[in-house]
Amino acid sequence: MSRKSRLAAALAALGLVLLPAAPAGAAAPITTAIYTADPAALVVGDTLYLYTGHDEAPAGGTNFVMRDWHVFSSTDAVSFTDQGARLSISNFSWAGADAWAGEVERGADGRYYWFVPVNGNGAGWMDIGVAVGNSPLGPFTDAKGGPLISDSTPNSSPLNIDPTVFTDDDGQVYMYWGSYYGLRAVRLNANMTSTVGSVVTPTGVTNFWEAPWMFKRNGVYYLAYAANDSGCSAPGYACIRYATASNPLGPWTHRGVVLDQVSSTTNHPAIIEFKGQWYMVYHNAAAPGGGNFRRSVTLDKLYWNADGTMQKVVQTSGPPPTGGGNLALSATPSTSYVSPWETLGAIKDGFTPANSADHSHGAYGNWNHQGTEWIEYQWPTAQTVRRVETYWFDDNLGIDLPASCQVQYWNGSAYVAVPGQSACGVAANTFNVTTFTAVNTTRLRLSITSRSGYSTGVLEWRAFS
Ligand code: FUB
Repeated sequence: MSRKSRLAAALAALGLVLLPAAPAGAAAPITTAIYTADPAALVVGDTLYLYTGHDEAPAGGTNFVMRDWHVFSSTDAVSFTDQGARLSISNFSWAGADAWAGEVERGADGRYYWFVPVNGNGAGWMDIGVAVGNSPLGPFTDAKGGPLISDSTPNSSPLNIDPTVFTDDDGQVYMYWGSYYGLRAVRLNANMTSTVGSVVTPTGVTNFWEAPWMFKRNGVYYLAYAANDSGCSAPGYACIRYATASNPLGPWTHRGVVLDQVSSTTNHPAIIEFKGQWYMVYHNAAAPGGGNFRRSVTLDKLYWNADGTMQKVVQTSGPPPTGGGNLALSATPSTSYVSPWETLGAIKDGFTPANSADHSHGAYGNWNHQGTEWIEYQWPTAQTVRRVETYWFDDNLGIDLPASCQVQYWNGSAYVAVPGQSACGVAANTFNVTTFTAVNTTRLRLSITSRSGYSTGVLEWRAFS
């Protein structure tokens, strides 16, 4: 047995898994052994801890299956060790399901408090509970014996999930949480298990949806959060916006988008400085077999502007574009016709389908139209495009592979075929690559002609320069 195998065997005996380092410059998921989601980050000494949810939905599942939370540790923010499930629904005698997005904060007593949303079995749906442990790895036990926040808390959120807890330099502790556009905040006692004063509704947090993450840098308070407005994400998806304030309870001023839509519908930030480098920790659906309910935590470097605003994070984890970035991600899609129950935005979410029937990330489809329809990308400024990749949708019902297709562009006065295009492929279960002489255009169109008796659909349409 090699030294590496012996080490792996010894760690396995301890319930630990040694994970391979990500390739330099690329952020692989922190693990592909399990699906993880909803990261929270904490630095203790020279170690970065990530506290994550654990997606256990089966392939093709359409709901969250989440029963416990894992802790991952790293000393280089590249290679992470899964320290196992350190907290579970069963730690809360009053809860029964839905181990959703939590966060760990060190208390004034030096112990570690893990705030988590759970289905509390009582009135309403989600509550926020808190567990405590003597070290960042626990062991953790229920610190309160009941919910800290529930639907019966005056002025609680429409969905009491996604707590973020922040301790200011003066020792005051604040908790923000919420979903369904209902952000809430409250002060916590130093004991971390009870609230002080009333729950407030912070102002200025533009387009808040869920998943807040609070931190402070250079005397400025930052609140990053998931938003799902059409200004930043396709229908059903989310981006990460952020706001700043000079007071921990606001008012907040919206500053923009720091992370674009990812390949999963949900999006969840944790922003932290570790060994002099800032990181955006988030999740997506990029791991093999991944999806909206089989997500994977990953991280990318985050950079600051001199004025204290954050640069948009460059996502380096996801379906590898075959050279150059996928221009579809920054395009606005349109079409001659989409069936009301389908999702045009799905064609540009960066997902890699498992096969042509895999509409787990949504699909464009034009049932029950037949003949020629089109989909189009439009950009605010002209792009140089020389290749597209098309993954056709075939639902084995009314939507079938097309008879033919053609790539066209707007030449300033009309839509014309892109020059010198290679075959516009109509194969199933793969990206059909069409190359052509580069065009500089604000509008690129895919004209699709159906087979007789069928409509057509597209799972993903990529464009590259
Ligand atoms: O993982 C379950 C829920 O989905 C989280 O609480 C939200 O933030 C979203 O990621």
